[in-house]
Parts: sequence; structure tokens; C-alpha cells
Amino acid sequence: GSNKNWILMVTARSPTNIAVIKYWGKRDETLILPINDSISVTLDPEHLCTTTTVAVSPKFEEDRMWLNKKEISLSGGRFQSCLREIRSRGTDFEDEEKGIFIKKEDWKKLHVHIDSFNNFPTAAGLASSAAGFACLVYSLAKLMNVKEDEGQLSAIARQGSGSACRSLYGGFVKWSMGNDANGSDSIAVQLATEAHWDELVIIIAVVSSRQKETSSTTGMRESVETSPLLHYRSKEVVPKRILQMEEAIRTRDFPSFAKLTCADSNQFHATCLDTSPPIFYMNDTSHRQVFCMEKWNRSEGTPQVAYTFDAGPNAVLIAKNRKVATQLLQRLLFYFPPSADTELDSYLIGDKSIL
Ligand code: 2P0
Repeated sequence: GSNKNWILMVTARSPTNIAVIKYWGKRDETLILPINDSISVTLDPEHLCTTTTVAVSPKFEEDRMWLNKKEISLSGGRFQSCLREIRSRGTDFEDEEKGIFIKKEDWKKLHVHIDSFNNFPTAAGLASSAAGFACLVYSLAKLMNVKEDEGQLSAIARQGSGSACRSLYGGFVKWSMGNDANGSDSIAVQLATEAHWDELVIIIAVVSSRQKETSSTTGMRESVETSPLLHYRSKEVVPKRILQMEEAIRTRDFPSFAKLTCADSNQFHATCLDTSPPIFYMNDTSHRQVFCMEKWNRSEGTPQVAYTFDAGPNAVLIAKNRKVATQLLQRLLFYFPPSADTELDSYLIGDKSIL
């Protein structure tokens, strides 16, 4: 129709995810294809999530995006890949009552405005790109009436940020590295829903909210180029661990789950140290937390808590159940007490804190 006074909007929310078998290293940097499979747990959307509203209108003159209320550039290759892939899959849309008729080829000409915000401090290095790109791709797909399933959308989110493909699903998710050169089979699959193992409690102990010094993208490129351990890990270690982890999740075997999670986090950080120049993501507080959890698990005779660290010093602790989670919080407060300059409402408790 001739009505140019319309605006179509979609809002979506995506949680972040925490890898228990880590992704580290790409075989293709543009398509973001990894050198090994990975497995993650998607967090509850109440706590660490991105909310994105996407809008389209004939009045918009260019694609624009705001992140946490500040305008950011969309010129990066990763944003452009996601926008291009979604636009090319848009289908016809019509709302007769409002006089809106959009043909599938129109999506390539119409401009979008994107408004995104994180409900957690972006600076805290808590996997904001995973939730961000998952949410961007999902909301754009809904807006443009894209009919693809989550698996195919995950392959698009992957081109925004590797770990983002795993945030399209809740529960336990595997990102298969795939074989195709074009990445069509490098997608996420859900292993189990959140209801399958709902006794688990995840606690994130924020050790530092400072921005990490080496970005994941740069870090993994340097590891691929210089670390012999990374190549051994991706070929010899991860394939076996993926099978063991799938089995541990399927049977809700917490001791196996915890041993695999901790071992994989430690090996990931070992590959960082094996990189030249070495990359240090964990700090002294992180190391003390590992020591504390190992000691507790050993004294109980069977693991109570799994720990895992990403590209930063913050500990992600997974307790066997609510009772253990309560004991864990008590231990954290005892061994890592909040300092005097506590800022409770900004999640930051001095140098060592609890989210
Ligand atoms: C993971 N990390 O599996 C691993 C473990 C950090 C340590 O995925 O370059 O932001 O955008 O694909 O996904 C962080 O890397 O990197 C990450 P890109 P991404 O969660």
C-alpha cells in the first residue's frame, strides 16, 4: 500500500551460556568455524541476559544500533554477516488492517533500528557477546518473518560470535564443529532441556569487573598459531570428553559432570599459558577459588561443586543442589569476604564478590 507511516517492532530476550567443554580456536575466522565441539549450559534469563528490540520502517534511512543506550557502529563484518543472512531469508509479511505489505525482497531495502541492553555490567567480561548476537539474530528473524528453525538460526548467530550459537536454546547445548567448508553444519543442538537437571544451581563469583586484556578473538588466534597443547587438546582430548559429558548429562551423573567441567576449564587455561606470549585470564583470587573448591570436593569424598572459568578471572560455580549452593555461598563469604568499599547494587563487592 501507500502507507509509509508504519513501524514494525519485535522484542526478544536471550540468556548467556557457560561452556563446560570449551570452544577455543577457529579453523575459519570469517565464518567462525571452531576446531572442536563444545557443550554449554544456558543460564536462567532472569540474571544474565540481553533484551533487544528491532524495528523496521520505511522512514528509517540507515541501519542503526544502540547498546545500553549508546549508539554503536554496525559497520563491523560480524554485524553485517548477521544482517545479510537474515535479510536474505525474510519472507512476505502483510497486515491488511494497518495497510502494511512487505514482499520478501523488500527486507533487503528496508532499514532497521536495533536497541539492545544487557541486564549485567558489560565490563564484567561475562560473555555478553553470546547473549547479544543470539538475541539480535532471533529478534531480526522474527521481525522479517524468517521460517528457519533454531538450528539454522544458530548457524547465523555463530557468524556474530561463536558462543552465541549455543544461546538459541535453553538447557544443555552442544555446538557441533561440523565438516562443511561453508559452515552449514556448524550448528547448535539441544542435548537436554532446563527441566532435565533442574537441581543444579549456578553461582557466579565476580572476582573483577575490569575488562579483559586479551579479547577472546585475539587470544584464540594466538593460541591456534602458537600452542601445541591446543592442537593436541582439540584432536585427542575434546572428542572423548564430549561423549563423556553427553553421557554425564543424560544420566545426571554429577561426579562425572564436575570432574569433566573442572578438567576442561583447567586445560583451556593451560592452553592459554602455552600460547606465546602467554595469556593470563585467571588471577590469584581465581586460583585460590580453585584450591578452595578442590579441597572441599576432596574432603566430602565426592564432588559437590564444579568450577569453570572463561576468558576472565570470574568463577562460575555449579553446585549439585540447593543445599550445597547454600553451603557454597557461606564458604565464599568466609574465604572471600566482601571488602569495605562494597557496592552491593552494582554487583561489585570490592575485589572478590558474588553475583
Ligand atoms: C566458550 N569462550 O566456549 C569459550 C570458553 C571463552 C572461553 O566462546 O571470536 O566471544 O566471537 O567466536 O564466542 C568466548 O569467545 O569468540 C568463548 P568469537 P567468543 O564459551
